[in-house]
Amino acid sequence: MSLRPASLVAIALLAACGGDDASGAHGGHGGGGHGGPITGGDPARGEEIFRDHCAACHTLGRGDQRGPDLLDVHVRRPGGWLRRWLTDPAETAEATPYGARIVEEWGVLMPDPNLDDTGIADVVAFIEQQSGVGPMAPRPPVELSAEQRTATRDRYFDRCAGCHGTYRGGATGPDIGEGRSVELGTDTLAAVMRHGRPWGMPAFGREGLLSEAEIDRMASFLQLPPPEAPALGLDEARARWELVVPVAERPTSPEHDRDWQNFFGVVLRDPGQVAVFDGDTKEEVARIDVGFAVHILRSSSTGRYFYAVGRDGWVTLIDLWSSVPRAVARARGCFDARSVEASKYAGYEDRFLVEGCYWPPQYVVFDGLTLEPLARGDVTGTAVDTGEHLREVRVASVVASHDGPVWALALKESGHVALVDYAEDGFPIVTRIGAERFLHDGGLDRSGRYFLVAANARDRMAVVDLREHELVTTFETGALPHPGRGANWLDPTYGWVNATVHLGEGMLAVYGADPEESPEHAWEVVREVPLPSAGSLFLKTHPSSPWVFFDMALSTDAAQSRQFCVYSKERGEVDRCITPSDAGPAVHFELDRTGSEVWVSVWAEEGEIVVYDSATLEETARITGLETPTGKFNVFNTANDVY
Ligand code: DHE
Repeated sequence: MSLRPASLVAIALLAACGGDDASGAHGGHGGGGHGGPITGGDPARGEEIFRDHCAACHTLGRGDQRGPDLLDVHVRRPGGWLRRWLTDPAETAEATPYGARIVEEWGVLMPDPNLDDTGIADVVAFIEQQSGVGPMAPRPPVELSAEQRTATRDRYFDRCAGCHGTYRGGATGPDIGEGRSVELGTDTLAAVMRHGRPWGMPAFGREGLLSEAEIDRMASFLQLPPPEAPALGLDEARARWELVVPVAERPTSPEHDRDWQNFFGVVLRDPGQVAVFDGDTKEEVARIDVGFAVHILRSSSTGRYFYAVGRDGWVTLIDLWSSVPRAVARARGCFDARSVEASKYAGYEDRFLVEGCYWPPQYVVFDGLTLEPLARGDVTGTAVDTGEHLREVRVASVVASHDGPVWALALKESGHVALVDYAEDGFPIVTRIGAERFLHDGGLDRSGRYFLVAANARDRMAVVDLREHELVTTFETGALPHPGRGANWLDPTYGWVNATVHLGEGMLAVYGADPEESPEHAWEVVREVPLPSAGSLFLKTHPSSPWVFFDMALSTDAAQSRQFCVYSKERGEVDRCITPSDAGPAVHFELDRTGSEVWVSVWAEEGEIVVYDSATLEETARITGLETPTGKFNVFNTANDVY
């Protein structure tokens, strides 16, 4: 198996339970017929395979987990059937009533464990033997030295906290606090980290991102209470602030003749850089070091500045008027962050910037021109549904209202949208609007009045009215909606619509988004368009393009992850799919200022940006030699929320 970039694996949400590793399985199908009992296996070898591999989803005598408890399974299922199931789960599910029932009951097809006949016989011999002994005891956790504990804490922060939370309470990933982790036990925790799980967990071991020793240490670390995470106060943020070029020393007009409003900032994720391209000529005009695993860019409202945010919470201010675009200030308001947004209301252009933190649970407001930290606000509170007080609340997406001097912060764990008023002293949260729990990504409708944000763990979208400061509604779309900032277009039947793709199913959900002109369709799904695969991350369009572009970057089918497809606005159907390159998944789209071209990233160590005519879909340019390009942000479209 070829290794995928660390960044991709970090959220490869549809990883498999089984795998083709060398540690326990024999690799590949050994052929063999389907009938007859299974005999002659080596139980000791079978135990190794079971603990290494099957324990990710099954126990022996300790209850059902992601899959059924397998103690005595050899008694419940005839040997021939069991061998057939372990040899080819998909075929057996289709061809046998038992198989079909299992899939129905568990809602997921067991991934192929890739065992040959010998491996299958070994596992079954072990299960038979264990039947006489009783439940299989989990391996005890390994002892951690103080040094190992610190190193494992840091690994957890880099690899796991994004989905499971700093205090492990879960959000995108499940609760793995010490109570739950002790229940799961060392074998299960280690097997899940090694091989991943369907619907959620990357195969960190199999992909070479965690060594066996690290997996063992992490399994132990998870069974201990989480260490207190550090705070980052305003004074500390101020102490770290770096003003590289004061405002007075910056140009008062562009020092170059390029159309800077058609610049593209491209995130080079793994090297932690931003490459700035001239959208007209496709020349790279600057490459700037930003932060660890840089995540996104946002534009100041005039578009002159880019703000880049790294997962380490560092924000970099990039001046596009310099003869060569360059970093003019840096600041850090969080230890872990995913989003920033500029002040966009009339009269506040380029004045302020807000950074939403994953950790600590806070937002920090900066001066928009210097990044001087100005204020810090706490976001902890109670969950919208249970009322439980939460010590970990992460700020996910952030949008700037065009209706008032307000930022809307999606609070992931609490399920509120907090409105921060940047016209008031101290930049306070003026209201918390209860929506749905585990809010994630979202954007504005085409009028800019409504914030449409995914509660992806609940399969719903929430609609918040930024003018009236209230929740309009929430509605169901499909499994794990992931809209990015979404896409707005005029549908021939339903008026203005917005849409989302999904991580958990291959479906584009189009919903009415025009409560003034088409109130009968507003905020309900009007089209469910089947897509070739699940695992979609982003969709995008532009008023000038007849197409809506969407990816399937996390599809478990490698060929489909490398494709993107187009949906016809006029015909309401998927028209065709295109593979920009076999080198890596196709991910994320951005159109140029006029909407005549669309840029697509090929997410690979030797990555590329491929540019297409946004009407004819002919390839017009290919920019090669980019390491892990992911998000791309056109200045004009990002400043003006065109998507
Ligand atoms: Fe993102 C947007 C969080 C992984 C690329 N991502 C967002 C937003 C959030 C978020 C909250 C919305 C920001 C906003 O609009 O203010 N992303 C997370 C995670 O928590 C997650 C799942 C796991 C993690 O640990 O980080 C994650 N994201 C990824 C990736 O792996 C991606 C594909 C590449 C990378 O950065 O490693 C990735 N996310 C993006 C991009 C956007 C984004 C390109 C902006 C889309 C846009 O068009 O605005």
